[in-house]
Amino acid sequence: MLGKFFQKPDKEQGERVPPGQHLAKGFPVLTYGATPQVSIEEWEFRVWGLVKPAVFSWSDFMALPQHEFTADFHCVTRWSKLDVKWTGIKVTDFMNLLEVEPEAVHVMEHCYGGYTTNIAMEDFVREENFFAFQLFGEPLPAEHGGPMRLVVPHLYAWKSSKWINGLEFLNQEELGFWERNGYHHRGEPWAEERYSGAFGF
Ligand SMILES: Nc1nc2c(c(=O)[nH]1)N[C@H]1C(S)=C(S)[C@@H](COP(=O)(O)O)O[C@H]1N2
Ligand SMILES: [Mo]
Repeated sequence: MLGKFFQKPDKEQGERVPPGQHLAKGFPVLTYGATPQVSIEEWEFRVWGLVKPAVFSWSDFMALPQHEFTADFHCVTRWSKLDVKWTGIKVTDFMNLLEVEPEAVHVMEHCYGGYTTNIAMEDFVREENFFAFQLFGEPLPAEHGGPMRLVVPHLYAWKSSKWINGLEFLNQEELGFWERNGYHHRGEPWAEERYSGAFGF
């Protein structure tokens, strides 16, 4: 399936492309449903469940340390993009603001527009995960999740919620939108954890 939409990786890049994936040209947009339009003035981020409930504004996020990140991006529909450059805030820095209860072992990501995806706490609190508000030095475009999205580089990109606006802390796994519709619960690209198997994939 090489050609118009895919390019062949060189040798060094090839070792960074997980099995069954091709390099995309450009940066495709993959959204289920409409693109929410949210201004930074109205933007709000909530935490609830097994955590002291709190609401954060855009300026609360901007007060946290900002970093540049370079990360590879793998969509389960078989395209990957290497070396995406983002600016953002580490999940671990944000988590330091929260009082999470020790029983919280799982997290539901919530978004403007209603998308959800679930992630185990240990996958969520990794040092390399971040909330992104710039892409290649420009404000994150709405179609790529602006004003703010999550990026979880070590899992398929459906775990990287666009327009993220909340975290629900859980004492057991619950399933998000794609996971309820047959996607794998964890989604690790190097193990090709694409689908849960229950739907004959
Ligand atoms: N809120 C929301 N987040 C989302 C999605 C979505 O439909 N809604 N799609 C996911 C999927 S399947 C992928 S591959 C990536 C795509 O990100 P991109 O459109 O910036 O390439 O976003 C993920 N995050
Ligand atoms: Mo995807």
